[in-house]
Amino acid sequence: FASLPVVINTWPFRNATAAAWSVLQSGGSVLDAVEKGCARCEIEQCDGSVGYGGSPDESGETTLDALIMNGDNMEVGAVADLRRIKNAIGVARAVMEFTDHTLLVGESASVFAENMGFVAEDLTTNKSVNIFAQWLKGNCQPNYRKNVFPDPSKSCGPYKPRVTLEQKQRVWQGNTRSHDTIGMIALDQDGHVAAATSTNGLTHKVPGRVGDSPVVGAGAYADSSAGAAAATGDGDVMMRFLPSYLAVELMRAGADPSAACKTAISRIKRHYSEFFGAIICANTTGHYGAACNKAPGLTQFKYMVSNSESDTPLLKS
Ligand code: SD4
Repeated sequence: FASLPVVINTWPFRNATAAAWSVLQSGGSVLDAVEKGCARCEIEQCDGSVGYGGSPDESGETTLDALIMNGDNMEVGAVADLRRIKNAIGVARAVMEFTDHTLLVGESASVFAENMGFVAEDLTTNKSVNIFAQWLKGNCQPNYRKNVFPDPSKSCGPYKPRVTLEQKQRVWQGNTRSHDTIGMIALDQDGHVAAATSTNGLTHKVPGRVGDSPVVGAGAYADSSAGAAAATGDGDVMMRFLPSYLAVELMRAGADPSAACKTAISRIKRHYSEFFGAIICANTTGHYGAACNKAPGLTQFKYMVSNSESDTPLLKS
């Protein structure tokens, strides 16, 4: 049963859903809803994979990726490899509102954020220091580099790609647990549609690595004439297929949301049968669906829904 407005997000991040829903209930826009919802996860460090203090890269630093999209006018703001600023989704929103650009990256994105008044802080926490220290201690295992480097004592980086395709495929099977980005979509009764993502990416990534989350059509997509979608999972693989864009376009062509999500996942599966990933989507009537690639590390994908039938977020799988 479909109803509007609706807020949907990846993973059981209930407080994020509730935060977004309360924005809509108090008359806020779908853009405000998805921004506040993702920001809630940044504050709560949802699952360690959103916000500061998680997923240290191979130098020990936490960096953030985020995107926000307005499906009414197709405006997008995004940041990638953002350093020192906790509120990545806020910076993404500032890129959208205050510049003509779509995506700012790295140190320059951080300087932009500081100029916009965002507070610069260390994103490191005891937890991320620990994750990093454990990794170094164990010769950086378990980590994909174990498969990349024949000599595990050299497996902490800096990254030197000496890897066969076969080794590369093993990489992702061993690395399925460190992905839990928030991707959120919101649609209201007046036909407004928005989408957003926020993540700290992949643990022990090569510095500079950017995943799918801040890439339009990969991490999320919104078009008020068709619907919205958001993806989560192995961004390095998923971004090659623009699954969020694909799901929205399939809904535009008449596919129901579950089928659209399924097809977006199957498209990736053709090449990466064991990839870790999932997608949520909804069309303009408020019908929604989700799909995941059932593979080792993900047998069931959980996501949250709030709509007028239940204003407490519902856990779906
Ligand atoms: C990434 N897609 O950076 C993100 C991580 C993620 O669920 O989605 N986790 O690859």
